[in-house]
Amino acid sequence: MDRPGDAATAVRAAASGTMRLDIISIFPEYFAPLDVSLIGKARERGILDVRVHQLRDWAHDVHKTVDDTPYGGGPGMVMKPEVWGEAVDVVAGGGTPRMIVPTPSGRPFTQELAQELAAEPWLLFACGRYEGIDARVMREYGARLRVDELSIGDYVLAGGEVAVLVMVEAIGRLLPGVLGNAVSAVDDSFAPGAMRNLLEGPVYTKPPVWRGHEVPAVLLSGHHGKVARWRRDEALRRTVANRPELAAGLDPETLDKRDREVLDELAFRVGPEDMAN
Ligand code: 6GU
Repeated sequence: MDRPGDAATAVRAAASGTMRLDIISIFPEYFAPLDVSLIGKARERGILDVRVHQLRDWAHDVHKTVDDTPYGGGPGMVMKPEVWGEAVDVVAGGGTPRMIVPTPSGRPFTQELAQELAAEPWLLFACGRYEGIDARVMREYGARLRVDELSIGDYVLAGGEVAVLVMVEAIGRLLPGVLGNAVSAVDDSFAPGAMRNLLEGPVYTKPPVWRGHEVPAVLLSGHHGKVARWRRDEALRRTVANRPELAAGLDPETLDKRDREVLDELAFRVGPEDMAN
């Protein structure tokens, strides 16, 4: 297997447009998982060029200080702008990466945004810890780069590192040549298209009976039409059960007669803000 620095890898990178990912963090060790599995393979193949940087390399005092107390008071610490400024200046160089700042105060990171970011040649992730990064850093780079503050969900993590792992995996698996099966990403629950707003239903493999639990007979029937219909029924049921707000957003135009029967059986009405759901 080629190594990321090999000439063959560099040639392929130039031809196919490798995505460069820079990550700045005070905990570079958090990113060890990027060496393995899907993303590790993508790096070996030259599809992804990941570079992790230690923020403290740009702190100049003897203690390598990266944070200070917040103006206006309050709990916790705020990351200092000078350290971040030097770090981003060096890592971005004269270039124009799209800068992503993970924060629970950001706009939601969605599958749609993952697809948009998968089309970028260069992403720079700036991981905050403590109460966050001095807001002037985002102002400064917002004037020269595209800067997005993004949240991965409505809960609070101790820092942006795990959120960046989530985003890199969601983006990386969309890059051409990363997934073994070319159709895998197409029928994702949140991918645009016919299955939009529908969660995927349950899946089964051999044996046909396990601890007395049988695989649904329709899946063993070999009847592709019936299998597809059953899968859609299950997708509708699971979406109503687990994500009623997604189910409510289904476009009535995309529902056939059988879809409406399934939803009627669940006494579920499609459409905006029906409090009966
Ligand atoms: Cl992006 N960062 C942190 N620290 N917490 C989060 C988050 C990000 N998204 C949800 N919670």
